[in-house]
Amino acid sequence: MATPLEVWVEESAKLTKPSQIVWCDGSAEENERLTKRMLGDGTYIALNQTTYPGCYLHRSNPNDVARTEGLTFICTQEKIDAGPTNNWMAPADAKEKVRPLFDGAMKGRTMYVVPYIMGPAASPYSKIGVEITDSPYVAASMRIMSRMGKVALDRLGSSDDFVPGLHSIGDLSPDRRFIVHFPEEKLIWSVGSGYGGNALLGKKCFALRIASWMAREQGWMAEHMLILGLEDPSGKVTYMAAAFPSACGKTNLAMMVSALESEGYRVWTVGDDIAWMHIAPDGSLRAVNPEAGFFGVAPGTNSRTNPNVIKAIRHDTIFTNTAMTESREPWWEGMDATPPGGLTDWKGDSWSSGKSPAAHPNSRYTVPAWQSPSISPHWEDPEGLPISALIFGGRRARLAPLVYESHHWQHGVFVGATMASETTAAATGTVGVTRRDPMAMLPFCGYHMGDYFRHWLEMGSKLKNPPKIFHVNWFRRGADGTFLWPGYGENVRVLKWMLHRIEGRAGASETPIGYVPTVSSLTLDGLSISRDTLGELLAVHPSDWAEEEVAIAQFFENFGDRLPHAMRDEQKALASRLGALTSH
Ligand code: OXD
Ligand code: MN
Repeated sequence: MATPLEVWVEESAKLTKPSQIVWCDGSAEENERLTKRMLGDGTYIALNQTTYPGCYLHRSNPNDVARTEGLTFICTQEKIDAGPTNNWMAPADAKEKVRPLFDGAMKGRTMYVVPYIMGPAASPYSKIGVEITDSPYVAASMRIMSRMGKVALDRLGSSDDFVPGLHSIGDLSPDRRFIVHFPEEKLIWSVGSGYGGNALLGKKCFALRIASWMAREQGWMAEHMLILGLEDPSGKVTYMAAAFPSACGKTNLAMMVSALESEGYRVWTVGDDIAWMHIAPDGSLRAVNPEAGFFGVAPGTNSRTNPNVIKAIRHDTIFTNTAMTESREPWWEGMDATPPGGLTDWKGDSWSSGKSPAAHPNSRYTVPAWQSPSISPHWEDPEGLPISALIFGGRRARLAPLVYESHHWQHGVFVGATMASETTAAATGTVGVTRRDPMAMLPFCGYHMGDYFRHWLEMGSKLKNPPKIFHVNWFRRGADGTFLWPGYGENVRVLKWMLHRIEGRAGASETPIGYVPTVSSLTLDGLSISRDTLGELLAVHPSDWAEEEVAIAQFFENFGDRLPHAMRDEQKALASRLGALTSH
């Protein structure tokens, strides 16, 4: 008898009519076949195989370079369940609209059946997905980003416990592009895009949108968070998970080379984008990274901002929409101070300075996680790693201090729910506009965000020792517009303060928004930063926060009666703490 997977593959083939079907096993031989084929048809451009062995450049269609939130839908029976922050279509309408786009979409193409595991192969917290795609680039990328092939099929057996995702690049026309999710039946359809976030269905579509729905049903959390371990001089490692909106430096923070290494503080990478977190039998919060690779933003990456990834991407890496040097090495803005001569831009044209950027601002590298020198020896521990701190952050030029600690879990949930950041290039849209992005999940939560805040509150009440919740802002600017904090490897100083707060050893001043470090509680040795600058970095201006509180109150209106009372309580408590200050 046919297995549920075989039945679905056959149905999908009937609809999309490929000329052949290939079941991916994830082997090196298969990857070689895919590579050869892509080199043959121009999907891949060979990079310098002496200096970048196993590395290839892929140039996408210029109209297909980022996630397209406007074309991304959550399709629940009831509109209210998708909430005010998601685009919604009724499931039947979505299918009627999108099915014709799949009809015959794979004619003359190969259909790849890509079975994959999200999470360590042996973890009880891992889940299986199967992506059907007509893109060999997607199949090769999924081999890096997940545990792909035989390992997943072996784990699945004849079970129906997998998340199916049907993907076709279609004709790449934005008019016929849809990324639709059916959380109630745990199904994903994506057509018309080959871009990572739209097309590698294990990542945002499954591991965040569908998984967030599953997590609420099953009592766990699927979050847009990096996971890192901070090792102290005694060798003890404390794990933290952090949520920042897209392109705020999650990968750089997760892979940081610590500026306090000589003091014995070092950072280990567990994941750079997504955390699945469960309550363990002992009441602790345990996180696994569902992914197996990094799909990172290339521009701005160099040996100062992220030396570990610079080492990692020297072999077996796929580059997408970067520029290429004369000697066929990948290049992007921010790699060197001055661009080398003879560059080819991301579209394949010869480049000269003064033109638009040589690499697309959202150009990417796709690299196996284990290739990073910073990868934690425990990154695939099946039981996950115990999380002691959750960190929220965003780009706020003025408002938020370098770091503050929330009063307690409920206040921390409020801090996460009201996070905001200036927009960047990872999502299409205007760059530089402030948008509120609760827990960095705005584009990724598969259900009503009011219910999502409630789920966070409930998780906190079930945890024995809930992690402390912090907020950071690496991006505060002075009056002259320059950044006040050096960032990158120096951010370890802030992590060290958090660790000492967790251990009850660091000082803090109480402010209306939470606990802010005292100047003496931060390790600043070896850093040239003036007292004044530090004062500006840590300042909490009640009048600015009073404006923020009004904006928060307005933002909360969006969630109607699904907003938990606790969130309004926290907003009012903030208002009264600010009022107590300003009225005296
Ligand atoms: C990403 C994103 O690519 O958040 O990780 O957009
Ligand atoms: Mn992300």
